[in-house]
Amino acid sequence: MSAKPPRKVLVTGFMPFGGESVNPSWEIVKALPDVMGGCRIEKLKVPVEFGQAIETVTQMIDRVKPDVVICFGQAGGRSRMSVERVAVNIDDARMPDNAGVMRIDQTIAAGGAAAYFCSVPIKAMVAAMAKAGVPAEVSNTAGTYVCNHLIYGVLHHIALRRLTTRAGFIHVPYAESQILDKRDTPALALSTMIAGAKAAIAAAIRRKADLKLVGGSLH
Ligand code: PCA
Repeated sequence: MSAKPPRKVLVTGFMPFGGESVNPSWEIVKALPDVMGGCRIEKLKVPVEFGQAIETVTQMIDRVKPDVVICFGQAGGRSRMSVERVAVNIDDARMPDNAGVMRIDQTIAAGGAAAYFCSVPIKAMVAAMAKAGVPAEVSNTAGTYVCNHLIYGVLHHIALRRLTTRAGFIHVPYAESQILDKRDTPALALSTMIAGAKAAIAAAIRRKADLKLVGGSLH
């Protein structure tokens, strides 16, 4: 009897943007092991560009056929690793992307669903990070810039092609090296965020169904 091929997880991080010289999301992804829980970890660096971001990741999904996709992005100003619940069908940028493109109130996919829920166990991922000693939370908005754009595009691709791939998104705070010139701005050590990412990915690999845990927000 031949052994089942190892499952594959695609993990992505973004290039720097907004005047930063690093993007902690890619620094985290780069530092992950190549095998976790018997799964092969495929890593991909994604441009901070509308359109191109989705193209880059969906092409890789079609090539690698991962069981799970976890995208990471920087959310400067947040204090915790935030596991996103939902992606909405709108681009509404506050600044141009890295190609100089500015989008205001544009739908991502004409005729696409207004929103998609992420299909990874978000509460279990938050709980796994907390257990590893990493500050984490559920987030109910991934914003309306390139990160929301990417996870919407990935979930839309999966829905259109009826893939069994499960996908999620984790926003991360600034790394400590990024706040040396910013006062009163939260940050986490890169090593802490790498530990959090490992715990969250392991939880996403381990379980399909989510845990029923408190984790909502009042506003
Ligand atoms: N964060 C941005 C885009 C790239 C990134 O790392 C965002 O939250 O949309």
